Amino acid sequence: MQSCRELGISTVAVHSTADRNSLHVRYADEAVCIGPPMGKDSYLNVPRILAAAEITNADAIHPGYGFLAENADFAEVCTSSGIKFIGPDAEMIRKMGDKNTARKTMIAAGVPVVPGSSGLISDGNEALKTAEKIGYPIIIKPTAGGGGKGMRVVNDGGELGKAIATAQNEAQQAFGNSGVYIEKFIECPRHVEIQVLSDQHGNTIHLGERDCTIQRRHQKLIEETPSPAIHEEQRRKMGEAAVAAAAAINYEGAGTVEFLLDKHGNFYFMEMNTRIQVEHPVTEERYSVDLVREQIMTAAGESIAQRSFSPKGHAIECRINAEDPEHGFRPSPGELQVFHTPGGYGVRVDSHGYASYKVPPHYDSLIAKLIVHADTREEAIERMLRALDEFIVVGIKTTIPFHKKLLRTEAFRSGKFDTGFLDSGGFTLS
Ligand code: MV4
Repeated sequence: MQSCRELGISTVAVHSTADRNSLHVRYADEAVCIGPPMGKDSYLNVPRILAAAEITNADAIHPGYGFLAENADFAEVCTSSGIKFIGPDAEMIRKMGDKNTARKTMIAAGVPVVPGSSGLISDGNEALKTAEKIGYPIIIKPTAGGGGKGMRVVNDGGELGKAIATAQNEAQQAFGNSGVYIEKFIECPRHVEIQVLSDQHGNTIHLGERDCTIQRRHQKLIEETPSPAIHEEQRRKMGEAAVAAAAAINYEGAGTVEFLLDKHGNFYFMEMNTRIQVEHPVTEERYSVDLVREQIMTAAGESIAQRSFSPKGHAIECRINAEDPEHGFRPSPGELQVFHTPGGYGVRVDSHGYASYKVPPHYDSLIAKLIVHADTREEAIERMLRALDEFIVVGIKTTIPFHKKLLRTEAFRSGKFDTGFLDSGGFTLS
């Protein structure tokens, strides 16, 4: 809504009955209610969304970062209805949505992948041979999964056959697709991803990395750029690999190529996200670019051939969730009786909330993104601590106190941590 307003493009918000008072609705020129709170009745209901687009004469749909943002069928229906889906076309989404296909595509493009099976597992003996060759532990991943859903680690051959059968059954239940493949299990990795941007004319650039290693149960909590764990040479190689990945599928728009970084500094392709991501603001701050504006401009056919972006300083994002970190991060919906957001130099808050807004219980618990930008990582951490102190939320529990404590730990300050930091139980609020 904000990017469109600056571009002189009028906007229509679609919303469920639960989101009538959300800021995205207030920032839009028009709003259409598309149904009751449950996703299947509103935000996942393709006919209702297309009807809203048709009655308001919309030229394009921006899919955001949840719900249908990576749904190839939705992108296809938009296109066949004469509405531009702001993002890559259905074929690219499908290619990257099937993780085994994505892996094969990356191998063909010369992008490093984790050693593993050459395709889906069809036979137990062949799987045993693959596992012996790459060495235990291995990880079984569902091809239709992503974001960690349905993965299993196997430590020796004795468990393998049973683990594959279980994984296949679970994958069938969860995704309607029983396909699984095997990779070597990388221990204590970091999650480092590269932002890419492609236009419709074959140009692809990258906008550096984001380190998203601070996660809890596959939910990112803090993201930063640059990564404290890579040096210039790795950064250059990872950037080149990400550009090769996007170019290989003739990508369009903003995308993210996720890598696992191992203890030795080797990196491997994990997944490609064919949408704008929650954590995109850290890249925006470091590269002085509005990525949503770039999505809209590239969707409209603009070239990026003459564009250049240069990084400056360090940016960090803390996700402020309506959750109680003292009780297992359980959801904490309700009224934001006080909602005082921080400001001042180098501080940004992206939120759909405001004082008196009621956080509905039906959706993701993210209520605000707090982003800081500074010259160095140390200054960015101090600025974030200052901003977290200014942030006052009364009425619900949030992750603010958790962030305050986490940012003061030696592990975070030194930059020496891996994806197990929060889940290993060594760090808690209480
Ligand atoms: C892995 C892995 C170790 N080895 N693959 C989790 C999310 C999904 N994108 C892939 N994930 C992982 N894949 C191999 N071969 C460890 C993880 C993983 C992880 C990755 C990134 C950030 C946090 C994580 C937490 C647990 C496991």
